[in-house]
Order: sequence, then C-alpha cells, then structure tokens
Amino acid sequence: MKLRRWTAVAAVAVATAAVLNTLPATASRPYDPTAQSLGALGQRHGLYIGTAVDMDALADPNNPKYRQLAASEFSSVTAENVMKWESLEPTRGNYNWAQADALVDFARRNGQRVRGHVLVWHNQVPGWLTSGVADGSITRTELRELLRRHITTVVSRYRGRIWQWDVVNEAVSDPWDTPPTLHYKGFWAQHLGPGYIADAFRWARAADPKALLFYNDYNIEAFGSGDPANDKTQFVYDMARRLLAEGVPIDGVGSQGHLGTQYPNYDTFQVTAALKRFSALGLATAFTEVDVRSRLTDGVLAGDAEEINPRLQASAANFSVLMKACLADRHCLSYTVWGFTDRHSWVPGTFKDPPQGMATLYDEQYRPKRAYQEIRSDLVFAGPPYVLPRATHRPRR
Ligand code: 9MR
Repeated sequence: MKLRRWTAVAAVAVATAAVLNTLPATASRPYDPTAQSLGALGQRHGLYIGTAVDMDALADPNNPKYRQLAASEFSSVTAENVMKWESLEPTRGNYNWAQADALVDFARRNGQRVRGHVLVWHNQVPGWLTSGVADGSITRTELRELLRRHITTVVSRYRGRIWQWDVVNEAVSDPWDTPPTLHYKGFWAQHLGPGYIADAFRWARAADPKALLFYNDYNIEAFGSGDPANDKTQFVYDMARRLLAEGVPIDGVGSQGHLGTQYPNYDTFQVTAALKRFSALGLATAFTEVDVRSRLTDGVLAGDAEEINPRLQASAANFSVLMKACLADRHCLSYTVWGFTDRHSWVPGTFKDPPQGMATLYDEQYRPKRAYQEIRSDLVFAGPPYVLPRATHRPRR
C-alpha cells in the first residue's frame, strides 16, 4: 500500500515536472532559462528562493537597484534584523512594528512569501530584558511569561502572513565553546533551562496554526563523527527527534549555510545525506542564511585576478553544493541567501581581522557573480527522475 502510494505520487510528480519543464518551450518561443529570475527558476521545482532584506537599504531612495533586485529576483524574503526582539520592543511594552510591517507589505506587493526571523535567540534581545534579569528585577517566572507574551504577540500580528517562522535560533553550543562538550547555550538556556525550546514551539503554534515552525542553526550542513558530544548536526538531530517524540509542534530544521572559501566545507552528497536524515524524521528542511565569505587578502584588495578568481570559483562551488543538495531533498522547501549583494552584507562588518567579504551572489556594483550563474544552472538542469517537485508540509498539531 505504502509502496503503491509512493509510486502513484512519483508518477504524478514526474508527469507534472515533465509538463513544467517543457511548457515554456514552443517552436516560435524557445525556452530560455537565462532570461528568468532565481525565483522563477525555483518555481519549476516548487522551491522558494529567498533573501534576507536590509530594510535601510530597501528604503534608501538612492539605492533603487537594491529594491528592484529584492523584488524581482526572489520568491521569498526574510527580515535580516527588523523582526528581532530588540528591534520590535526596544522599550518595555512598546512595540514598534513599522519596519517589520514594511517588509511584510513589500512581500505582499511582490507576490513573495515571508520567512519570519526570529522569535527566540540569545542575541539582539532588548537591553531592558537582559538588564532586568541581571539585576534581579525580572524573575525566572516573569522571564518565561515575557517570552510567552512576546512570541504570542509577534506571531499573532503576522498570523497567516508568515510562511515559515524561525522559532528558536542557535540554541546549541559549538565545539570551540566552553565546555567543548555540546550543550544548550546562551541567555535562554541559562535562565529558563532547555525546556524553553519546546515551550516556544507550542506558544508559536497556538498563535498561528498555519505557519511552518523551524529550528534554525549554523554548522549543521553535514554530519560529522555522529557523537552528539562533538557533532553539532547530530546534537540538533537528536534534539529534533526528541521534540517530535514529545509531540512538540516543530515542522522543520533550517540549516543556515554560512560557509567560507578558506574552509574545507562539504560535497553535495554529504549535504544531501544530512537533509535527508532530517526529512526522514518527517521534517521540512531549508537553507536559511546562505553566504560564502572569503579572505580579503592584500592581493584581493589590490584587484589581483589570480587571487580573486579562485575565490569566486570556490564561492560558486559552495553556493551550488547547497543548492543541489536542496534540490535533491523534496522536503527542502526554500533556499535563502543572507543578503544578495556585497554592498549590504554582514560579513565585512563582522570579520575584520583578517578582513573577509565577497560573500554574496552580486558584487558591490550589483553585477551577478559566477555563484549566481551556477545556482541558476542548478535550477535549470535539475529535474526528474531524481529531483522531484517539493513535498507538501502541513503544520503539525
Ligand atoms: O546579518 C545580521 C547582522 O546585520 C546583525 O548585526 C547580526 C547581529 O548578531 O545578526 C546578523 O544575522 C544573523 C542571523 O540573525 C542569525 N544567524 C547569523 C546571522 C549572521 O550573524
């Protein structure tokens, strides 16, 4: 029965994909994928191609190209910063929705989906909250209630308008932290214990029954040793499996995809295997913050092509590995880049010593790089029988 159902699903999927793949081509108008945006190419697979949006850049009247590309090239958008708690509630009790609303409106005007980022994270928490906890004026019970209220308020406001929410972000330590044995880290685990994770998903579900609820983290692109004491992917996998077993309404795991050309990184099969292990749990997957940074050596800064070319090629390869892996897992619903132009990227401001940059798909003059062309070619040349249209995911009750 199961096999028969799968065969039927596969047959329909192959037929649909075959139609989609041939539809645009007619004798008079040959199919020209090079004329299509990333978003349009993704639609062939039911895959959404997103970008994080810098709201200052979007609003800048002297930066029309940013707006134009954000609107035309992508089928999904994410707030790079304006849905974080410190932006939404800078002073206690006073929510400032203007920027977050502006992004949701922008998406609606442009027919884009929205990935909500982020409900619970240890960074960009408002000062009044951290200082209240530090000086004891906010007790543990009050802190939990404040978190419940925050999640409920934000998710309710955008109920029905957010496709995927990053409910909990970066809850797990890294092997370079102290102690090196992987553990739940940061402000929330410290003050509420790891139970806040299940609570957060339940509160988010109560406020929006239809949004897909994600756990989101970095350095989980591939499995390592398999030992949850030092393999972060394994740790997150075990966590997700436990949450599911407890009936917690988690719908997906987002792999951020912050890579660098100076690192060994992963091949397509390693990344595909990781996505498929997560989706075998019944979860959706997504790449949520893809960028590939490079060291800006003296040669790069001086414009030496021999230093620049290998970096552009390595960046293209890494963007492409994640895209191919996403295409190979039917449950990988979206591929979001963390900014699309080097003109607006978090990388140079964060990695200064030694300097890093060149992390996105377009250079500072909005010229598309080789990475942009490679992920487009991945979208163009992928198809059945191996790559099937996206699976449907319904919010878990
Ligand atoms: O890109 C964001 C940058 O503008 C902020 O200053 C920074 C603050 O920590 O957060 C950046 O976005 C992060 C995202 O929210 C979560 N994953 C890591 C991203 C890069 O740091």
